[in-house]
Amino acid sequence: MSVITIERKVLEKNDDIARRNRELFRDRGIFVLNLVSSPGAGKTSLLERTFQQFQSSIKAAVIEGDVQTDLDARRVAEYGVSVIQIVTLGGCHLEANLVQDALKQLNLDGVELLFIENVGNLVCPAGYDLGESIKVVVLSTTEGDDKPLKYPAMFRNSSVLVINKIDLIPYLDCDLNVLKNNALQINPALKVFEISCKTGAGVPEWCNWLRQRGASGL
Ligand SMILES: Nc1nc2c(ncn2[C@@H]2O[C@H](COP(=O)(O)OP(=O)(O)OP(=O)(O)O)[C@@H](O)[C@H]2O)c(=O)[nH]1
Ligand SMILES: [Mg+2]
Repeated sequence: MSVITIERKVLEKNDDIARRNRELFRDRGIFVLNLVSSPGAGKTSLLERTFQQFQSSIKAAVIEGDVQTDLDARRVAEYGVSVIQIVTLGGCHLEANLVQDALKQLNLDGVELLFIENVGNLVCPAGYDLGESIKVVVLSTTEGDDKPLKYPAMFRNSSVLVINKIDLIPYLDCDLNVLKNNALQINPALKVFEISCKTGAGVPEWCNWLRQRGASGL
């Protein structure tokens, strides 16, 4: 009983800070994407491809979340974007207060898009609002077409599904139509992109959509 009460209080505190983060983003007109996925689905690769395509034509910043290391922050810093790394030291998801602290160290002047790369985990990040505009769930074809049914909260709480590693489909038993149908069964409103960060397929469509969202700030 007391465990449930403590958990509720933790979530209430998180939601309160997330609300303040969201107000800050809204006041500054920044569109914020919380990238969530299993470990290795391709979140950082997607950021790399996105910044390659933008070629500094849109001002972006990144908050990286990892259990250990600043490897991902180093990867995206290569593209000249402002980036800050949060190391959770074992924590399996980002929380709103960690993002709030990171924001104090990030120069947001002129930033149109802020990407928050969450810790690789298809369960825990679904329950923690960070104040983002939307969650983007990245699912790689190597994970199998049944994952939306097995991890529904992540797909229910996301607005966009990026199916990554489509270049590997010929070598896998993953059926793209089954995957999409499973995801849309959980959340019919999902916007779906089919991408290969290896070949670059689907990246222009994703970036065009991002440009429009970044410009509108919504
Ligand atoms: N074949 C193929 N490999 C990919 C693709 N996208 C990413 N990879 C590879 O998948 C591995 C993991 O990619 P990352 O971008 O590090 O994945 P991540 O989701 O950021 O991983 P974590 O931050 O550790 O959760 C790397 O070896 C990438 O080169 C793709 O579209 N096709
Ligand atoms: Mg990564």
